[in-house]
Amino acid sequence: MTKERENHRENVAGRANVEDTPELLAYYKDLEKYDTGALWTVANKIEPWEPVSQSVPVVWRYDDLRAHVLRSVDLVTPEKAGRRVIYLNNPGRTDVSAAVGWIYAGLQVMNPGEKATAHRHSASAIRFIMEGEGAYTVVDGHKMTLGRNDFVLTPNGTWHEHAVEESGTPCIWQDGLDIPFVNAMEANFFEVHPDLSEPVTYPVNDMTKTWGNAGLTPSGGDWTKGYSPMFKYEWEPTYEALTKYASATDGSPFDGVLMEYVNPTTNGPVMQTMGASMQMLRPGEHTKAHRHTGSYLYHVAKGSGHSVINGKRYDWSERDIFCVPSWAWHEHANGSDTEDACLFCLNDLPVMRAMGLYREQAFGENDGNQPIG
Ligand code: GTQ
Repeated sequence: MTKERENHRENVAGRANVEDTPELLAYYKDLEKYDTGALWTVANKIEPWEPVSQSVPVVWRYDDLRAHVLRSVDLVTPEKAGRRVIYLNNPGRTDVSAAVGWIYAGLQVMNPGEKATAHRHSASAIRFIMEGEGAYTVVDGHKMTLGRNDFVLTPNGTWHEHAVEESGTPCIWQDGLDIPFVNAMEANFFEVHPDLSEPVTYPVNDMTKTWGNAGLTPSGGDWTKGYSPMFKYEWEPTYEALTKYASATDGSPFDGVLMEYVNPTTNGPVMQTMGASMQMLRPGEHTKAHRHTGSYLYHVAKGSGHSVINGKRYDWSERDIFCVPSWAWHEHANGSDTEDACLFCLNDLPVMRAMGLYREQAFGENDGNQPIG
């Protein structure tokens, strides 16, 4: 929007447009004494015309980060660190540790035989495996073994313990949590397990075996919690589903072939505060631009390409992580004409939708693609 039009909008009756006078400045000082303020001094800031994200687009490149993540193994133990994690810090955010919006993310590394102390908290988490063999998470007594591009849920209030089998290899995974959101709501509790470790009380992978069968639900299966009973979502069936769906659809002009991970008992999001999806960009595919409310953290599960976010090009390749802040224009392009590319996305859409805050807009100019500035 031009400056002129913006000024005009600010001058429309109903938007604050009061000039400071000595009397007003004195008045504001008096109000401060009583822990109050005049709304018209802040109204245009606290009520923007449209969402203004503090987060900026960032690509965290695995090639740059991997060696630094591994360095932490020699520097701290998981017991001392609690969790040995290098977190992703959006440079636009100075108030909280967030990767984008109200989503926290980090890269956690663990050697064979290591364990992180079992704990639980009000924040919900997902753990997306990037490399290594033998990683597992115990969620409320359910042990879930984890391979590359699998992810596990540790929902709000569940005990969880992360570890790598003695027989495994060093593992690195991406943690994604709603910590900034839960803290903003001032509702976060944290507890260490009384035994520091958590017993496995069910058959290994039972929750995925029970609840993760497409089109089939367990007889007498009874689940009323607010999160998915399918604690682990595996890469192979996900990729197979995308491949099948790709053969039966034109896909979305904005997202290519996108499938959302769901809670099989509701068809809703996997957890109440965070959702996840996997999208396939077919060979040569370049989507149209759109924007929507919500914060999006992408993880390149397969392939390479680039995204244009608010008019700037960001290249990515396998295992890179990048973010699209709320209301930012974005489009994605697969860099290969022969291979598909797959993007995992962690987002706060369940919150946006539940609160009635979700909004979406297509880029209306230039045939639907952003000019690159
Ligand atoms: O494993 O629950 O990266 O509580 C940050 C905070 C992971 C976890 C993180 C956490 C966890």
